[in-house]
Amino acid sequence: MQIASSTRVLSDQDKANYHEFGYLSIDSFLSQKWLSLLKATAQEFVELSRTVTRSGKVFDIEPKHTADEPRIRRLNSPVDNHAVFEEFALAGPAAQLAIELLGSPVRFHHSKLNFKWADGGEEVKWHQDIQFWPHTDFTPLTIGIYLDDVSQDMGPMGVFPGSHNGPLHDLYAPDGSWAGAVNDHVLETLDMDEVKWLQGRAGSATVHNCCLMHGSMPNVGKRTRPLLLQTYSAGDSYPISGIGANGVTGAKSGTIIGGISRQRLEIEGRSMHGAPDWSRHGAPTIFGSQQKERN
Ligand SMILES: O=C(O)CCC(=O)C(=O)O
Repeated sequence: MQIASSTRVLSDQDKANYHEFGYLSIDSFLSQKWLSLLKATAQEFVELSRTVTRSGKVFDIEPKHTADEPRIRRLNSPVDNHAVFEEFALAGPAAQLAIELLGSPVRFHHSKLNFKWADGGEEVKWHQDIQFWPHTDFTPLTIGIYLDDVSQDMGPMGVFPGSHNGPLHDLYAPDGSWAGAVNDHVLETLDMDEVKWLQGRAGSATVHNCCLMHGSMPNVGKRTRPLLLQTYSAGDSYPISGIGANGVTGAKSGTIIGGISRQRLEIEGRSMHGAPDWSRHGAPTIFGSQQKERN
């Protein structure tokens, strides 16, 4: 898929900061046009959610959600649910930003819209992302877009600068079940004064590396905090199957943006030219390939 334009939004210093600290906070990232379009599209889903009584493929809703007073936790996979979100993530400003940071092409992984509703929208406990969807390298990053102004009481993204270069923590609970968050004994070692809270105006962007420790507090404010998130890796980085959410991240997962896949990868310092991607249409047998029936 081609990207829409190539307007530069990051300076070399921004890129250096991303690599050093593992995150960025970019004020006024979106044009008014994109912001209005994304807000209106998100609002369409708020209206649609009034017909929903339980969490499912499209919505994750709070137990208190009703038709009269919607309380959505998350719109799952926006790119699979609306053409505006698809264009934004696969060809628009988010794709462009990913390419600026990762080089072309990039590989799209997944998207989500975390609403964090007013008056108590839930916290996201401290975690790193890569354990949820391991890849063949640590290039994956997530771009977040605030669709409304976000102040400290609304539960902005919080990050530990530089933690992407630290340990990859165990996100299982002591009883062996998946917790999706670090344990208390890790929390006790963290200095909360180091956290940078990424408040921002509507249309500002956050970027965080897949190994960065991050989380957010409950929204105790009076306005909902919609954060549209989309994840990409470098084109030569591949999600590892058989672990975590890889394989269930949506129909557009794996889309290559800004070029074509080279099918090159490096594992344990050894590089190779891998076979074509047969995951969507089925693999030929070695006989068929060697007899040049198809590839
Ligand atoms: O919505 C947030 O505040 C954080 C989102 C996040 O960390 C995640 O979905 O992995």
